[in-house]
Amino acid sequence: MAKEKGKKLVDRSPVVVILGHVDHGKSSILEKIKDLKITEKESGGITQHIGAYEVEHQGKKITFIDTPGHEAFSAMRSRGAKVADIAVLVIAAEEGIKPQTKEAVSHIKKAGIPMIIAINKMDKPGADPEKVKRELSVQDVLVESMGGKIPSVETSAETGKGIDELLELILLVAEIEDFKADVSKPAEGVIVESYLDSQRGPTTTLILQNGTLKRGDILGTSSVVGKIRIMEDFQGKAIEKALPSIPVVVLGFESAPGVGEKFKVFDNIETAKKEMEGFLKPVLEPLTIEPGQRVLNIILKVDVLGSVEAIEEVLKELPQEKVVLKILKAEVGEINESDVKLAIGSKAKVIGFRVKADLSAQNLAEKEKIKIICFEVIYELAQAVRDLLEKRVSSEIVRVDLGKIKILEIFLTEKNRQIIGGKVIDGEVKRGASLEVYRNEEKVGQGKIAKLQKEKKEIGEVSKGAECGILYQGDIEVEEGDILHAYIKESKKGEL
Ligand SMILES: Nc1nc2c(ncn2[C@@H]2O[C@H](COP(=O)(O)OP(=O)(O)OP(=O)(O)O)[C@@H](O)[C@H]2O)c(=O)[nH]1
Ligand SMILES: [Mg+2]
Repeated sequence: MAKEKGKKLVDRSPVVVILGHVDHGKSSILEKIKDLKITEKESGGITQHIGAYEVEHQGKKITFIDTPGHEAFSAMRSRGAKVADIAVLVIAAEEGIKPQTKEAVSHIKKAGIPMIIAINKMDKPGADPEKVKRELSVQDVLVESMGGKIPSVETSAETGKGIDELLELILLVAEIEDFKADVSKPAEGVIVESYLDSQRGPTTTLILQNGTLKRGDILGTSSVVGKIRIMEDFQGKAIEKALPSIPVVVLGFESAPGVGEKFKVFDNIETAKKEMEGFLKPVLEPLTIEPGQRVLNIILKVDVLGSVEAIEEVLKELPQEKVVLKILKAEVGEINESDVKLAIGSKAKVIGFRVKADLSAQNLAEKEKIKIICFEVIYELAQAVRDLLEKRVSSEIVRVDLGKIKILEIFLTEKNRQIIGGKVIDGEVKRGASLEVYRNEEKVGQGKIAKLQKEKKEIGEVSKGAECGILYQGDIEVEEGDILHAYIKESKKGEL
């Protein structure tokens, strides 16, 4: 949020984004701060959404935005940094700088907001805050004790060490920056979370940047409009009015807007629609598929829109030279009958992320043998899709050339079968192998090795240089001098 220089400026509380590598303790610090038990509600303690919370310290409010640390959620981290006034970069003291720590630093620098370093997990053996600071300096992040300007604090979400100090640092930075909002401006801000609630409909968390938001206001984003039917604070308490910096939950959008979209207030729905027209963009980019290329169709249903983007990002990493992954539809909501119908028509798999299939969808899927798989954790979803892609490849039947035989003698010729003597001139040949018959370097027919003999004994295979007897069956009579190319067909274990 930029500082405003208008007329009706009022103080507003800081919006603080928590960034850092996966598992370094972002959610735990927030939990400790507000005792929100955020971690408990998450699958496996992994944050997969942005969460927004408001806390009060020494009579002053702070809005926190939690972000996920897993590499797939880069877009969410970048957005978090853009919406926020201050970033807290959490680094586990025993692990130090990791890839997403570096990535977070670059988001923070791009957003141009002040940062505070929280060196967390100080209670753990092996905690080495000095090493963390040295590693930071390599990234051009100089903390105060290293002669720089960036404040840092040693914390433990386990014992509570440094948590108060962290809050004080945040308030101190906020005081220096002196964040203001212009409440005379029409209300505007950013969507930080958005999903389709099965009971309440499109449910959106937003943070107001300027103006005042009231129940009944008309809102428009680049993808959707709506009228605020219900407005709640982040704990679900109904409110009539919201001021800047405060996270609020809004019900009333016609469908769930995209996370990160900006919103504005309009006089009426028509103006909102008109002004926002043309901003509509499809969620998925159309894929060009080469003729003959294999395709895995999937239909994706997710809990919140932010998940679609994160899933697309992990799926993009899967190798797709051999099988192209095509997301036919990616939507927020439960898996329903129409998803299964689409799957039947397009031979697609239906994948749910933190949603379930409703009963009629389950019944239809069972009847039509459509696969529905649901996940709570994004990497498990990605692994399952990889397995599905691999299965597509492994069902591929490939021809394996074995060797060549030159026919030296015909011992017996009957209808459709001959007993011949030959010499393996290349590779090796096997009983049961298919044959192509070549005469004067031209393919003239095909058959197979029904039986194979070497020195008058039945044998499974014969190698180059050896002579053998063959019971040949085929669509053409072979002659002395013909070359038989032996091959087998096998289903190849796929590699993506
Ligand atoms: N000992 C110790 N463990 C901690 C501390 N902070 C977090 N943990 C543990 O570290 C693990 C990860 O913590 P989270 O708070 O979920 O980490 P996160 O950074 O939010 O992770 P993502 O949201 O997945 O990026 C959990 O098992 C926590 O209990 C700490 O200060 N000390
Ligand atoms: Mg977390």
